[in-house]
Amino acid sequence: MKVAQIAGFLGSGKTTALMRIVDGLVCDGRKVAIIVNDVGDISVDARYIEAHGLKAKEISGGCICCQIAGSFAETIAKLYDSFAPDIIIVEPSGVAIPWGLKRAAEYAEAKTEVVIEHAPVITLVDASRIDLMMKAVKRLVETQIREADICFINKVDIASEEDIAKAGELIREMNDHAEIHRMSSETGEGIEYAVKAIEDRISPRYDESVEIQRLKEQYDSEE
Ligand SMILES: Nc1nc2c(ncn2[C@@H]2O[C@H](COP(=O)(O)OP(=O)(O)O)[C@@H](O)[C@H]2O)c(=O)[nH]1
Ligand SMILES: [Mg+2]
Repeated sequence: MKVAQIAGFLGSGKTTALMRIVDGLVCDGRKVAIIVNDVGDISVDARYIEAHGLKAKEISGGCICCQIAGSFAETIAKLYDSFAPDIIIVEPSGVAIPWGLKRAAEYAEAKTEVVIEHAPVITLVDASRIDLMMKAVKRLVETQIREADICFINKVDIASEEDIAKAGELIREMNDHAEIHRMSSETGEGIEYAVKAIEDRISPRYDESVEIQRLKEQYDSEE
């Protein structure tokens, strides 16, 4: 079973993009479940989702990549046993760390027979607030960008070309390997690309040695 995460800071457009991506996955015939770990005000509408034959679970009370990783794993295991989706798409809270979420998802393997695969880690970067992001929450946004396989510069429908270019440069400085694309849930740009990436591609499993190396590089660069 594949787990796909859409990372990004609060307000970067995760819920909006997630709903459009889910539509695309369902159109392609995939059985999808959604897990939201949200602290924001706009949450997915569980009734809307279930009316479309999907399953949605909301988890609150802490971050699913660390504080409540156990209940996240439990939720994945239960979804697998009761619904057996092809893909679980996860909206982490804006403070989650992608590698931590992978590790937490893999805990589900200890709770049931499931084998977890990861879709590419998608991180949304809000081009319309890029200056604010880099001032106020740089460290957090940086972690989400550094650990992404695919970064989408989001809300390109309302951002200036200058800010879009700036977002692209910042992403490249923080992550030299991620793909960088444009996205707008308003116009639909980038959505199909995200759908196909989730369907067709796999991201590595959690690997402690990689995480230790990343932390080391981070601390060395801060000295
Ligand atoms: N113009 C524009 N607004 C967007 C786009 N995606 C999201 N938004 C708006 O940005 C705000 C935050 O979006 P939301 O999906 O709740 O972000 P989340 O906190 O990351 O889940 C909402 O008011 C959305 O309507 C987009 O592609 N273009
Ligand atoms: Mg949200």
